[in-house]
Amino acid sequence: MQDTRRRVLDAIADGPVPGPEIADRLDVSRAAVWKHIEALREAGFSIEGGDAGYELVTVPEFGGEAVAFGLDAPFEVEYHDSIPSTNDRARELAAEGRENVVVLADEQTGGRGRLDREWAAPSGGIWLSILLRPTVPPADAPAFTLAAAVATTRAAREAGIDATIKWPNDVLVTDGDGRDRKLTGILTEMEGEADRVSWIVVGIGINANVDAGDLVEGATSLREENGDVNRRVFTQRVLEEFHDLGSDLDSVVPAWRDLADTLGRRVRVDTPGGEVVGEAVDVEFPGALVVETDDGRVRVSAGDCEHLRPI
Ligand code: BT5
Repeated sequence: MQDTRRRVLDAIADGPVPGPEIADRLDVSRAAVWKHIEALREAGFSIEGGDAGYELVTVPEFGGEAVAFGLDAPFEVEYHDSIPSTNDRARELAAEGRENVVVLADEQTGGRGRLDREWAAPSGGIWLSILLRPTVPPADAPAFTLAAAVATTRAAREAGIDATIKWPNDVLVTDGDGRDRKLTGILTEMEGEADRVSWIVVGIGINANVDAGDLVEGATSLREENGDVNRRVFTQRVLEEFHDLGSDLDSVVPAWRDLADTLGRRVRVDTPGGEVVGEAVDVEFPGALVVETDDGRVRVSAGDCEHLRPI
């Protein structure tokens, strides 16, 4: 959000303040204050304008200005009602040299999963991509994927949902029949040189206020599990947790272990180098899964993981 607009909102958050006083405080013209108030109303903020001045009454449930308002993380938010893919848009912004921007959408018409799989992203979800330029080597990038999974799982648990993580990037809820249902998927893309990441885009797709029937077989949503959430608050929690974890990468793996469902399970991992089957015993920084197989321990850094029934 534009800085002045954010300051206008802050000014009117705790009670009515006369327009001229806001103008004085922010060192802008009265006309500018009025313009920002009108723009905020258009973005869905309800602002009363009585004799005592302007007063913020309600904040919209979703949108760029809504998520940026009160967000305790240093991200700008670019919002779209509908867009092909927030990851594609974040990559465009990366090419323009931007950083610390979140692209957020209500609906995606060309959402992507890993390996160019399709990602269903109807209206009502939380589809977002975070563009960062961290000073880390490319090899550390997987830690940001784990951080996104931890951040989303924590937010889901705060919303009363018993979510867990399946290595590396799925947030799941186990249904009454013991079947894993996917609540969130994460797609991390990056560009870098040998020793330094140039940019990294972490795409997080959260099935929020959508019907499972509008997704794909095997998917679930926040609505399905525990009713609709306030998407503004949920998005803020994810971004704040993600920012905290991303600022202290050493904290990511321990946090991930606490929330993961994969450790201690028998797994089959489809990797670019073939299939690995065994017991998942640990995750090591920046995100490799350690599998105890009949032929000894194997470290897997990428692949599709399936939880198997115990033998
Ligand atoms: C993922 O891929 O799980 C990564 C998904 C990332 C989506 C976000 S949304 C914001 C940002 N912008 C984008 O364009 N993408 C990112 P993968 O592990 O490959 O899983 C893909 C598979 O999940 C598909 O093949 C389907 O089987 C299944 N799937 C598709 N849509 C789903 C949904 N909404 N919920 C649960 N599962 C889904």
